[in-house]
Amino acid sequence: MPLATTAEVQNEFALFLEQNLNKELLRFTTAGSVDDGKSTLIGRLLHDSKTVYEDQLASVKKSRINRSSGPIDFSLITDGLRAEREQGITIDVGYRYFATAKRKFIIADTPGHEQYTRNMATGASTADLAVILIDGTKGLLPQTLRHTYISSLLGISSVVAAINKKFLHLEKEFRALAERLGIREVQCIPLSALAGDNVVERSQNMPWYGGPALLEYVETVSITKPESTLGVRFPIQYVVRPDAHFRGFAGQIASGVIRPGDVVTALPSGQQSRVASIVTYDGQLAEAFAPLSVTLKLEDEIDLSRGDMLVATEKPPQVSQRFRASVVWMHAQPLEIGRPFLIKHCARQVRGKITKISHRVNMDTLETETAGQLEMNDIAVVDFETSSPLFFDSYQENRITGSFIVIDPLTNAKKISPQAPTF
Ligand SMILES: Nc1nc2c(ncn2[C@@H]2O[C@H](COP(=O)(O)OP(=O)(O)OP(=O)(O)O)[C@@H](O)[C@H]2O)c(=O)[nH]1
Ligand SMILES: [Mg+2]
Repeated sequence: MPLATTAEVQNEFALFLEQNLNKELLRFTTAGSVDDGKSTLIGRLLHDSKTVYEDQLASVKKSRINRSSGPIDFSLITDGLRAEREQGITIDVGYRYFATAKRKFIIADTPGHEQYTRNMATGASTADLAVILIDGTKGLLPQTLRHTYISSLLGISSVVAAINKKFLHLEKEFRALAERLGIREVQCIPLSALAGDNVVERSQNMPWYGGPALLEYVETVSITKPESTLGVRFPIQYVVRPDAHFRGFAGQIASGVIRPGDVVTALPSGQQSRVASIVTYDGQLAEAFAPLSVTLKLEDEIDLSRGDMLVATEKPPQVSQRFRASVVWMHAQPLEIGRPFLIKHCARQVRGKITKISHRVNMDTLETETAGQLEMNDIAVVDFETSSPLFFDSYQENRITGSFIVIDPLTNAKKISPQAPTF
């Protein structure tokens, strides 16, 4: 066979890149209790779909650590840190990218250990779907409830309950939980992460299960989100001023469509202007929409700097110094009412404090209860007051403008706080 010319190779490569760029992206996270097989499942998924690099696989095969009963400990494919391998647990979120003919994926493999709940919440905060592992020999554990709750709190509307090791009849129980939390799409898949049953291929060992294997499901599940009705939200990250002739505002569009000529309002000043042009590295655009990063030039010289926001004049966000939000408390030091914090919302950072704990959610029962303070990993609804206003939407409407981080100014410890409706 004649060798391909350089031009042919380049063409083929360009075609390959183009096909990959146009493939739909699904971001999913693992969740569940410690040791129920999350990392093993992701390792198995990558291995059986032939998306692990050979050198990576060779290093896993060579590892003197192997807690599985087979020749390869698949959990080592995602558990890369020395402390993770030594202890046989996941600590940090491990991100893996892979693609099949149908879709491309970013997987966040998160820890099940309660101590690292914040890392699970980080992985879930950008995911479209959660694969919640359930150890069939143990059933639904408090951590299964906690992670399913956090997944729903962080706006994940689609979950797979992957029932591992031994299939108990847990489907009914899990569906009842998901329904209670308002999770729309639920698929229960009995599988074996260790042996690979129902991971990439449907297994002959479970003939009573007629549904899809995990890969088949994540390749085909619908991820179209309901059309957002929010107007433009453009948090200013940076003012670009290379010389006296150009003043542009750089940032990532959080929602809406921007076109030259559109009327926009700057917050907090309230001044109005029109978009003169949308500038990118590749030239000017006739329109731009979320999640593009662009630089906007305005028709007027108005007061606008980092942390401010350009918004649709017709459909502005809520503007307030007082709001109520759900909080995942992630610090060992309990939450104290009235202590000063920094609050980072989009590109804006303000001083703030908690004025009241409205209620805490009991993770065993999912009932609400009163609380005087919050301990690490508590999830609660809390009232905030800030030194200057924030411009926000509810988390259900927009994950970016509806979430913020609470930072301890002394230790720099951070907590995530999704959902910010006013009261
Ligand atoms: N029998 C059996 N054991 C399994 C299966 N899947 C995983 N295991 C074992 O369960 C143990 C824990 O697996 P991991 O994949 O590290 O569990 P994990 O959920 O990632 O744990 P954390 O990330 O620490 O929460 C390992 O010893 C695995 O070999 C399975 O399908 N069957
Ligand atoms: Mg793990």
